[in-house]
Parts: sequence; C-alpha cells; structure tokens
Amino acid sequence: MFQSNICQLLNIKYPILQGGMAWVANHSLASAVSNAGGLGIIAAANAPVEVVREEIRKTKEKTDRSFGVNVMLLSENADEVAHLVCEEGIKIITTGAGNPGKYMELWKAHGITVIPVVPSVALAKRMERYGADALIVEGNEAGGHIGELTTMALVPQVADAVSIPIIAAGGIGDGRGMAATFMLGASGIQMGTRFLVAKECAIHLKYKEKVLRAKDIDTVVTGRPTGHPVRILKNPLSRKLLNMEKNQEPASAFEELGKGALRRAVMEGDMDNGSIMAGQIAGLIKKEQTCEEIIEEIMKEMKIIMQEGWQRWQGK
Ligand code: TUI
Repeated sequence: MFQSNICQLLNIKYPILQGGMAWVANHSLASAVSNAGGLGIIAAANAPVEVVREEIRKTKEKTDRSFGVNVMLLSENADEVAHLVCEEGIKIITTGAGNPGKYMELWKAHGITVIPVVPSVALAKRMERYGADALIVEGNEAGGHIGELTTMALVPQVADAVSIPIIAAGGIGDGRGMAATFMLGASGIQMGTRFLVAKECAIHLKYKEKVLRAKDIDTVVTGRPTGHPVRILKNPLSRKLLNMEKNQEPASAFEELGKGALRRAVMEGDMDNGSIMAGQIAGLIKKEQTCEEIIEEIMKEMKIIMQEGWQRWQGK
C-alpha cells in the first residue's frame, strides 16, 4: 500500500486533499472526499461564522474520518472563524489568501495541525519558523486567487528551502500530475478543479458543464491591478473585467462587478455574470465521477506511472 508522511500526519489513507473552494467546498463534498480516503476540507470563505459552524456539524454527522477547515484570510470573518475552529475541536486547518502568522500560536495551543497555502519561498520559510506542520505549495495554474509562480518552478524551490512536508497544488488533475509533483519534492497533492465535477459536489449543473467542456486555453487571470489576481473560465464577465483593466478603471469598479459573482456562478448557474473559478487543468477533466472513483483512479494511475517512468528512463 502506498503511504506518504502526509497520510500519517493527517490520518488519511491517500495523500490527496480537496481544495477549500469558496462557495463550493461544503459538508457534502468534504465528507465524500474524507470517506473515500482523502482529506475533505470545508471552505469557510466569506461565510458568517454560524454558517461555518453548521457545515462543520453536518460534516461530523456524515463522516468519522479526518477532515479540515480552510480559513480564507481575506474574509472579514477570518478572526471569528479562527476561534470557531478551536471551539469545534477541528484537528486540521488550511489557510489561503494571506499570512496566518497571527493565529499560529492559538491553533498550535489547541493541538491543531496547521497547513498554510504558500505562493513563495519566503512565506514558506516564515511559516515553517512559525510552526506550520506542512505546506500547500500552490502554483498559478490553480483556479481562484493565485500567486505569481507555476507549480513546476515553485515546488522544488520550496522543497529545498524547508524540511516540513509539502503538498503540491495547482494544475494537478490526474495520476501523472501527482507523480510529477512527487518528483519535484511533494509528498501529497491538493486538487480543486477535478473535485468541482464530483457527483457529491453540489454546485450548479451549468458550472460543471462549463468545466467539463473547457479546453486548455479557456482560463484567464483577472484582477491583477487589484493585487488579488483570480483565475476563472472565460465568459462575458471575464471579458468585461479584462477590458476594465485595459482601460485602467478604478478598483471600486472591479469590486462592484465582482461582488457576489462567485455565488452567482455556483448557486444560480449564471455563466454570463458569474465568476467561474477553475484551474488550467480544466481542459483535462472530461467526466463526472464520485469522489471515491476520482481518488481510486488517481492512485491507480500514480502507481502505474511511477513504474512506467522508470521504464522510459531505461528507453523501453
Ligand atoms: O486562496 C486561494 N484561492 C482562493 S481564495 C478565493 S476567495 C477570493 N476571491 C477573490 C479575491 C480574493 C479571494 C478564491 N480562491 N488559494 C490559496 C492561495 N493563497 N493562493 C495564493 C495565496 C496567498 C497569497 C498571498 C497566500 C499567502 C499570501 O501571503 C501574502 C502575505 O501577506 O505574505
């Protein structure tokens, strides 16, 4: 059986984490991923603390396995959520979109395993010093809010800079991608886009169809001038946003257009005015499957490709 240090750290069967996707990663998806042997993660995103509490309780009802909560640090509710996870006895936290330094002491005092997302070597080193247990090293192939570097360039540089385990994210959609990041120094992966189309993922059908139909070049990065670049699928909204960037319109105009846009896509299936966050690997994803099918398939591919890679090296 394949086991990595991430499996021991998180008490899971396979070193596969589900990304904490805002408005998407709820109890249904998180419990399904955990029940399939990966690590399901509830996204706190911008949600009010009571909504997050309810999601945590529902997840506990649906699985007795390990699961985590993602704290999105740009949220105005981040402080409250940071304390809620302690109250609710959450064992694993991932963070995104910022530096979680100010919460590390609190979380470590509660015995929580803390895994920040880092987009750079500098933040990776700082998080290790603060006591992070592992890192999610996310390249800009990912959907949603992204950093500057690709997975291919970032993962080996962080691997050389820290000694805690690394989970690679951004651009990984199958066993080949998983094997590739292991060659770069990762010992686990996090996937978002592949789980967007999971049967247990309760987003609008039109969102899933859009991901399933996406081609390799169908994502764009919007919002660079705001300091919060976001990768989404091309649609009328993305075209409007990019036009506004070209015309150097003020940040307030972006905010106005972007407000509620993710919710419109996820909940209402509004493919014109909604923000359809997805990673560059969307073009590879062609079918809806259960979380169990996704995870088992990736682990099978991973094992085969690790063996084939050696044969290729030998010229066979
Ligand atoms: O957080 C994500 N992906 C997200 S969050 C999100 S909600 C949102 N929507 C619109 C604008 C902004 C947020 C949608 N997708 N991924 C993890 C991630 N974290 N990517 C990049 C970072 C990151 C960036 C800067 C982590 C730390 C960081 O630190 C800056 C600092 O303060 O040192």
